[in-house]
Formats: sequence, structure tokens, C-alpha cells
Amino acid sequence: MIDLRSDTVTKPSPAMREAMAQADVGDDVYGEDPTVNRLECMAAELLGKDAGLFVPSGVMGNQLCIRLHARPGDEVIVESLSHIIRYEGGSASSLSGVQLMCVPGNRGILAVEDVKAVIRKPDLHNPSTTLLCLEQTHNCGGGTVYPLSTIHELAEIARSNGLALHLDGARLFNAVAATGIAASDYARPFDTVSFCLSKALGAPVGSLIVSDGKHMTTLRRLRKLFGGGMRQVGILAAAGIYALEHHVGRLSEDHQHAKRLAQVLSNIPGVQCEPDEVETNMVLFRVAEKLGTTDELLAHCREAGVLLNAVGNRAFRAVTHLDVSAADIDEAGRMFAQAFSLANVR
Ligand code: TLP
Repeated sequence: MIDLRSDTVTKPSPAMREAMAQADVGDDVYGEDPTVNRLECMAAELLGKDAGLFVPSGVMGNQLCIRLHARPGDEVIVESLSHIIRYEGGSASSLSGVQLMCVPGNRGILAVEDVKAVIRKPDLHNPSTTLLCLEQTHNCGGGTVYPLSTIHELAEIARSNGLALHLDGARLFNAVAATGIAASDYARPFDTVSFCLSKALGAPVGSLIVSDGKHMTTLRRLRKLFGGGMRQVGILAAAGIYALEHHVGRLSEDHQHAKRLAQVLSNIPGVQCEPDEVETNMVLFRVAEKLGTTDELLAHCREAGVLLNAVGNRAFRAVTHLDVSAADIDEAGRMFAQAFSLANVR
């Protein structure tokens, strides 16, 4: 089976497992796990911030930062298809009591004027707008890279209105690979940045939050409050260190694979796919109604030997990652051609 559902499906390699087995550990709630401490320092340094915090998941990374920056009843601006609104189980409202102001973007990228228009004026009727969250790369936008110039413009609007800025940088290193811009340049305008080790970087678990030192005590306390304080977790941090040392430099391979897959898909009759829109490791495409329903199409793909996720009505996402080779991509292309053939229409 070629699994293109997500880049979260990768399995730790023997070398990564070896690094995990060798890790020095201690109780991280006491701040005594040397491997976690090393990973946190590494992350802070890479992103040009004072300090880092290891958290169990990308959702927890985002949610701790929302809780840090906003009070119950505040309004947080997010893009309409952002992970925070679509895939975090309603946690911003249930865990932090905030309401989300959703602003539609262009393939996930917000326009400065649209953000400006929704920032609330101080008035006793209005919620306070306190936080702007961006996503790099934008998942539902199709792995779109947030241009640095747009980030700067949005940051300026946010700052001049007293808003804090958080980056859901789950796939920040894909943006780095796509543009050559340093992670620290992308991170600079933000108060907090979270990024995931368990997506394109191929670690089994874990995310990091980085920020200025002044937020770290609160973030550490909030991590405990949210149930994310972990103990001898150096075994997992070691996988993260291995991922940062060995898996960042190879991300452009995944991007080439995604482009190649998009080209193959765009040549299959009944499939609508734009290879030019592929910027990183995701391919979004739509399949014509005459070829089946969403569930039928997913089933045909599974029968042909390839897994992917539906992201809408007959709209699909294929994600390339560490565990798929160039040969797998060619094979997946043939499987898609078989799965999306009129011969399957019953
Ligand atoms: N994304 C997953 C699913 O949850 C949709 C995926 O397969 O792409 N931010 C972004 C932008 C993400 O894409 C994800 C995971 C997260 C946060 C959450 O990370 P985890 O799953 O570690 O909590």
C-alpha cells in the first residue's frame, strides 16, 4: 500500500530508533531531561527565539499559544480553512473560551485588507480582537507557502492594533525548503511559533513552541494545565533531534515528488489538478462526478493500492513524505489511473 493520506504516517527509521534507544533521560516536569533540554535549545536557536517548549502535538502547540495570548470572550482571527478552525475539535472555544473570526484567504493566504476589516474597534458591544494566527505552510490551501512580504504586512496591521501573532508552523520547514528563506526569518514577526516534528520531518511524535523568554514560564504552566507535562520523554525528543539533523535537508525531494504526482494526475481524464499550484508536499485534486462518489473513489484507490484523504466532495489530498520514493510516486500514478477509470463505474 502506498500511503499518501498524510505526512504524519511515516515510521521511525532504524537510525532514528537507535538514537531514541541511546537517549539520556530525566524527569522533564522537573526540567531534568537533558535530551528534551537540548531539543528545546536547538529549536529556539533554529527559529531565532529565546526558548523552546516540547509539547506532545501540534494541536497542543496551537492551543497553548491561543490560551497564552487571549482571554475568554476575546476574538482570534484565523483563516477560514485553517487547521485551528477545521481540525482541532473546537478546542479554542472549549479550552480557552475564545471565539474565532474566520477570514477566507486565497489558497489559505490572507489579504491584508480583509484582516484589517475584521479587527474590532474598542466598543462595549464588541469582543476584543487580541490575536492573529497564520499557518505555514497552509494545509487546506494545498501546502501553500505564506510569502514573507505578506507576513510582514499582516504583522504590521496586527501590531498597530495591539494584536499578538501566532504562527501554526506545523510545516514551517517545508516553506524553508521551498523558498530558501531561513526559519528564523519566517519566525521573527511572531510572538509564538509552533512547529511539528511528526509531520514532514518524520519523527513519531512531538511539536515545539518557540517564543521570547518572557512567555516561557506561562507556557510551561499552561502545558501542565492542559495535561502535556511529560516525564522521561528524552526518548521522543531524541527522535526530534534526529529529525532536525537528518530530515530537513531532504524536504525538497518530497516537493519534487508532489509536483511529479500532480503532473501525472493532471493527465488522467476526469481529474482536475493544477501542477503549477503545487508549492510543497501536497497535491489537491478533484475528480469528475461521472467517475463516482467520494467514498467510491476512495475505495477504488484503496483497491488499486494507494491511500489518500478526502478534503471535500470528490476533492482529495495526496501528501508526499519520507516513506515514499520516486518509484512509489510512479506506481501511485498508475494506481490512480486505474482507480479513476470509467471501467470502475458500476
Ligand atoms: N494535520 C493533520 C490532520 O490533523 C489534518 C494532517 O494530516 O495534515 N497544524 C497543521 C497545519 C496541521 O496540518 C496539523 C496536523 C496540526 C496543526 C496538528 O498536529 P497534530 O496532529 O500533531 O496535533
